[in-house]
Amino acid sequence: MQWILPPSASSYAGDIDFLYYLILVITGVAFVVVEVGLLWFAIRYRARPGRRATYTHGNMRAEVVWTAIPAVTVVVLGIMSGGVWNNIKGRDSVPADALPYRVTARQFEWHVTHPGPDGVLDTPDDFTLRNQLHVPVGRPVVVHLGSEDVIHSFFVPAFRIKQDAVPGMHIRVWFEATDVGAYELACAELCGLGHYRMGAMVTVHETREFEEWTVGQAALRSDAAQGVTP
Ligand SMILES: [Cu+2]
Repeated sequence: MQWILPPSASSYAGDIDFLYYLILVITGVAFVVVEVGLLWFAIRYRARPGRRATYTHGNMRAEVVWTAIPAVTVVVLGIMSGGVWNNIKGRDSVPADALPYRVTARQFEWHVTHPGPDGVLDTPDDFTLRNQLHVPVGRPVVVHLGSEDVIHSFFVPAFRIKQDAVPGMHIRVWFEATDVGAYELACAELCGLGHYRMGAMVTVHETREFEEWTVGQAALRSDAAQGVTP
């Protein structure tokens, strides 16, 4: 249903979307039932000349039913959401083989340190790009998220991931892209006057293409560092 949600392109996007539509349908049905009931009662029992009001102390059975059904529904939804949440944001949810990145937010841009050809952060082949995150398809990625100034929020709608970047905190956020393409990375926390332009691009590459791109970028940067002009 593209007209409600953006295209989905991560391994857990389907779980999020399923919950979203499930809750949408349940609350949609409840909305219709309640509103139709409201209208029906308002019309059926409207004031009419000569008809006396009747007094009631309620109906125990009806009250138990309309309390129990929502309570059970909410608990079931809570348990289902808990499982998905745990998989995405749980303490030990980051896959062990995830490719590491460091993303530092600041007013008003994203600094993205890529691990370079060796796939390890904090080694000489790392390189940092502004407002660009390049990842391989079909491989888990972990972003070490931080902020230099105020609270920002790392939001990639197509991956169904949103995580605050908080100054002084090191937060890990992971995803696995399932489709090659270019996706929006936005800041989802009002972080100042330039908040609106804190947009970046996530590029998901085919594995081979990603490796070639990474080697090329790393070489470009080490040449630049040594003063060699290509
Ligand atoms: Cu921001």
